[in-house]
Amino acid sequence: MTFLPSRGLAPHTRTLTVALASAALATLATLASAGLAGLFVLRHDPCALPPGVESTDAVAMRAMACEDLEHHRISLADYRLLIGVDLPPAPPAPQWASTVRGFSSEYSSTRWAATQVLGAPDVYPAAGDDARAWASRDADATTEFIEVGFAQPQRMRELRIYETLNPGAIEDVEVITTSGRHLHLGRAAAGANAAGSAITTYGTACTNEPVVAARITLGSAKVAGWNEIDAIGALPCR
Ligand SMILES: [Ca+2]
Repeated sequence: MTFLPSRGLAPHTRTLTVALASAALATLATLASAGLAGLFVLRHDPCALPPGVESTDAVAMRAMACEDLEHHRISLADYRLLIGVDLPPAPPAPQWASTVRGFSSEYSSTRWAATQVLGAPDVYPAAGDDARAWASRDADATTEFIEVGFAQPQRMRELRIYETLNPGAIEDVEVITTSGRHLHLGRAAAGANAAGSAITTYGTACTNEPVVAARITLGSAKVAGWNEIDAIGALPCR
């Protein structure tokens, strides 16, 4: 037997060793990755019940939402909203009318004046004959109108009219855009409260241009008595 001086591993052996080492490292990396991924899934499993949840309704709701999420029927953001992890974004606040551009009549220049429609509601949600709302000079003239301006013209999707005495006489609502176009808005909803005042909304889609003003026409004779308006708000597009 002849002993050869050690010169290290033969080239093919070195190649094999390097390959094995690489494979081992890759396996370790895979395991580590799987482990971390497993931990990630455990910690962020969207279907996991939070500690302390006992309500069967909440569990059922969560299970349904989870199934929808897994089948890509809803987004993760929707899922988080459904299970109450996130709160829905706050709706934009209305921009209240800030100037009076014109009116048919007013009960007086101070009490029930046209300027009483400006700013946020200060009669609503109450109802009644209140000098802090606009009232026309006569209770039941054929037609009355008020036109108000908005200090910061924005594209808007809804006009909210706060009627605080004898609601229901509004005949026409139009908004005026920065280019001078007049857009007639359809009535979207009317929500009277127990006190008898109402928020009536007009418009359902965003206007193409910013809105500078709104004009409301009342068929005053349609609803007996003074038809008082407390406030007018424009809801900006999101
Ligand atoms: Ca009337």
